[in-house]
Amino acid sequence: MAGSLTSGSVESSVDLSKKKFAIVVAEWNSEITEALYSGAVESLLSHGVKKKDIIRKNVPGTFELTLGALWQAEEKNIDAVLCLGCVIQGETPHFDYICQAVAYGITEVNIKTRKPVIFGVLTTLDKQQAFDRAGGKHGNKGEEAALTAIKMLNF
Ligand code: DLZ
Repeated sequence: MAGSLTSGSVESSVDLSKKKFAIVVAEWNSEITEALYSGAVESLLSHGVKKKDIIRKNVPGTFELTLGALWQAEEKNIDAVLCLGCVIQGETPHFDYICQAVAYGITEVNIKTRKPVIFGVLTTLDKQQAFDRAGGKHGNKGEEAALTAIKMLNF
């Protein structure tokens, strides 16, 4: 069952108007990842983050999120990084390799940079499942990523 972080707003004792976020967006399945991006930005803005403090970077596919996230997290003025991607299962094992690599990669970036680097990656069996989680009946994983980052900044 979904937890309390999936939508809405969270309390922040940290002044979010002073925090800077990078959002790294995979271009594969862009109709999905753009919806994730919109959800993330709307959520950050509604929590008091300034528009100028949301930096967007694109990468070709979900596999490249790891390096994109590392480059952003290494920037001194970035407080948290959101990684947004969508991997849809195909007929080859590609899906498993990409999902495993990015999950491991993003974990490594968290540990290496000691900053919140959020896994906002949809891993679905088909496109409908992805749409359902990108502003559809199961919410928006981009918004969830934003809320997760805010929670971590309040750790
Ligand atoms: C190659 C590939 C495939 C088959 N599927 C997806 C996908 O569903 N979602 C996604 O974000 N990227 C996919 N890619 C591209 C890889 O992430 C990566 O960009 C390439 O393998 C080049 O490193």
